[in-house]
Amino acid sequence: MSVVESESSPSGAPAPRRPLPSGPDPDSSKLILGFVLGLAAIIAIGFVALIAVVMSFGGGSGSAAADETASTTLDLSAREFGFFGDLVAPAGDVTLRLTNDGSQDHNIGIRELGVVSNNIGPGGTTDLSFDSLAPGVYEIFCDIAGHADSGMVNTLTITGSADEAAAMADGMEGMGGGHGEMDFAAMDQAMMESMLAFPAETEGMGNPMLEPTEILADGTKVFDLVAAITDWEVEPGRIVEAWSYNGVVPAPQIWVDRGDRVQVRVVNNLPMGTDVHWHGIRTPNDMDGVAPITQELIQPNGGTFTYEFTAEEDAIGMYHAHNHGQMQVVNGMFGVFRIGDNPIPYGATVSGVTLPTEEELDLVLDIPMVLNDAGVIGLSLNGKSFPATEPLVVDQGDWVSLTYYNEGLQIHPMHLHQFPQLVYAKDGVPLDEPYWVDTLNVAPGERYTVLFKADDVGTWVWHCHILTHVERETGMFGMVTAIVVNENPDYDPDEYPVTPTNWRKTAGDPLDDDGALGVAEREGTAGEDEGTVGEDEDSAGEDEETGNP
Ligand SMILES: [Cu+2]
Repeated sequence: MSVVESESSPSGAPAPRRPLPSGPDPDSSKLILGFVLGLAAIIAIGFVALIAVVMSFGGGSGSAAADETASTTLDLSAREFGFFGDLVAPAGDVTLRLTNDGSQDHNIGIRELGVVSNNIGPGGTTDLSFDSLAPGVYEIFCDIAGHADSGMVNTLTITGSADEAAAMADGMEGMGGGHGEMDFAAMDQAMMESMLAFPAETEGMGNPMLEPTEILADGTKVFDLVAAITDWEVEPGRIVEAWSYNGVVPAPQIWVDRGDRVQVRVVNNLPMGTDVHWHGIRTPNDMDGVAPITQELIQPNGGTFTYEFTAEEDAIGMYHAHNHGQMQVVNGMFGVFRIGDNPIPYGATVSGVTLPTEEELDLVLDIPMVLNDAGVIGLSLNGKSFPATEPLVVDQGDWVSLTYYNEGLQIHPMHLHQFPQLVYAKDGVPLDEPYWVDTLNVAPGERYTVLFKADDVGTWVWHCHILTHVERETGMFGMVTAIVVNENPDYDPDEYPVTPTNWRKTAGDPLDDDGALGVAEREGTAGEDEGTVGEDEDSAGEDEETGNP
């Protein structure tokens, strides 16, 4: 077996299968602006109606005095990931009435005032009221980790008076007109443009391989990690203050051999204490990285700590902060830690597919896909949000092993188009019964290792299947990438075809010589009784599979 110990991405310049724009398209910003203005016009019309209601019913005194304190309730809807509804009100008492039309908990707050409502579940409603809200522009947001970064921010405008608000609404109305259908067209165009922007260049790449700084006389491999707040470009132009190790997100990968003595020297340049937990790695208790139980916090602004342990067992693990992990981890302090080799089930037959032997299987890539969904990084693959995610570029027929690492706060069903993924290790533990999937749920803290063969040429999308983790009104974003399979003149389609036997077929039944499904043969087998099936079997392996319903 040969393994390329890759960086996060297999190659430099990807070779997309379709024309891509060479740079940012100035029209896309106009388009989005137009879309936003269109939306604003809709909101404004709604607001005019609201004002009319307030004036006809709300003004019980019948007075039209402009300086009378207005009282306005704005109906807002929250869903993944955005706020929608009325966002203009006159100065005075304002209530934000939030309905959760999404599938997760949300809340609403005003950033400038430091006030946040309680969390409400799907279908719930909450009021957040303000007395005498002064004129100005405020930012509303959901303060559940990751939600604002995923798009749950908007602008609340408080005007000087009801008249001014009405005038503003009038002005906005003047800009609108016939926008209803255009919004859908604009949304389509925004989606197309967002997708064609892939793959986009950004500064920095996560998961670089970390080489030992030094190797001591006794063979101990010494690694250095510096924790600090550093700029990180998550998607083009969106630069966040990441909490990072060595300035990259995900942190550098550490790969050692079984039996290696390992030292990791940590310098903490963060403004708060930290510690490093070796997730899925067997260590002595005092190296587990959980302050104050197994060590003291590594003090901020220059504190240091050296972790030292022997890499006793093969592992597909991670390392991450433990102190305030809900903030430090999701803001970027996570990385891959590997010990030993992949437990690939060479030669095994799984659902009708027999894998090559170790001598035959040439693994061209063994790479991580680190999932995150919160903090300043937000919904991302390997520290980047689409279109800045890195495509995986391979040749037709290449075998790839990939491990999903979930360092976020939510579950993510990861779906690879076209190529069945053989799940062969869970949390680094080899599975006695590997299985094929096209979508694999990965919960926080979990690692799943899959093997697949890229045997069809083209650009194939690869994404989380919680659709709000990948698409929003302005287009595609977040947890999406693609595999680009280039033509390979040496490709032999008959060598190890990967087509897991569907449960509807008789298990183990191969394709006909001409590639057509052997329908008649299967029906015949299925129609006969058990005794006959037994006669057909010529191997113990097939017997077992036939035994399964
Ligand atoms: Cu997801």
